[in-house]
Amino acid sequence: MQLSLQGKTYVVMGVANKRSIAWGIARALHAAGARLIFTYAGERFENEVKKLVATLEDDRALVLPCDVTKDDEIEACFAQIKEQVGVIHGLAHCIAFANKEHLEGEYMNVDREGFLLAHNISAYSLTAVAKAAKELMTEGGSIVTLTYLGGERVVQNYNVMGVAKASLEASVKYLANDLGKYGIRVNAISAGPIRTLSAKGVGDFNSILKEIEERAPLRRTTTQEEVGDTALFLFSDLSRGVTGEIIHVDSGYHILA
Ligand code: NDP
Ligand code: KAL
Repeated sequence: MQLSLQGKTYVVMGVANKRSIAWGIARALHAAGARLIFTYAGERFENEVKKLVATLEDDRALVLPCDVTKDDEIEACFAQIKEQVGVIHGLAHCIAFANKEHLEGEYMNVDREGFLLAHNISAYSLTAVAKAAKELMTEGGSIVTLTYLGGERVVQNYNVMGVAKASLEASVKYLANDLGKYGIRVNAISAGPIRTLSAKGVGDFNSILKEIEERAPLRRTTTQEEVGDTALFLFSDLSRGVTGEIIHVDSGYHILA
């Protein structure tokens, strides 16, 4: 059965290029007939995002700037969305950032500024955009964010991002409790490693992927499509009883000792 999200509108934050997990989610939503609004952080990827969105051939799609470190940009972005579409039914938060020098060696080497930057962009931003999105989710809604196993366990090199993901996962639960009374659900997908721009140049990604292929119960690495389809489930009514949940889409790797 193909899920239909015909007549529904979703905000997708965090497409940088065609490898982005956000783009996998967008494709799944688009295939289900949803209307999409894309947000990007800097001018750096504006053209890339616009080029990709054009390939959807959907003239209802919108592309708006939204650097999540700036309250005025978040406010302006959701004001634009309100003006142009009114009601939204969901939001995909696919955003994370930490300084490269804090993603290697010992976690302890992080400084105050780097710690706060990673938490600001990768964790607080979910709460900031959830607050703005709530105002437009007048028919109820579903918010989905992305996390990684390194938020639950120590994974080499993930360091300050792991601490930020722990905060993000706790935010999912507190937000789910706050927003449940408005019919808004909040969940996270804990994805297995996928080669994206963020993953580029950090750690020894090839050996991480090889370990998944050799040891994960499903003996294969996670794809954007698998994450996209689980997001589709979380955005649809099929998951109407699910909130405050962290769903692992990682070939089962997280169950291993
Ligand atoms: P991408 O590099 O494709 O996406 C990261 C996105 O974060 C970019 O689109 C970037 O926007 C955005 N971003 C960074 N800073 C800001 C900001 N200040 N305001 C708004 N957006 C910002 O990588 P992924 O698709 O891999 O990452 C998406 C999410 O998935 C992240 O939360 C990541 O932690 C998570 N994840 C990734 C895994 C993987 O293996 N790839 C595994 C598990 C979780 P811009 O390019 O415009 O700066
Ligand atoms: C253990 C893993 C290996 C990699 C270690 C750390 C990965 C952290 C993810 C974090 C989002 C990466 C960055 O912030 C990179 C940033 O410093 C430099 N890159 C950029 O600025 C690019 C151009 C932009 C688009 O990136 C961002 N983020 O804006 C973790 C692996 C196995 C799984 C991953 C990659 C998890 C994850 O959270 O992404």
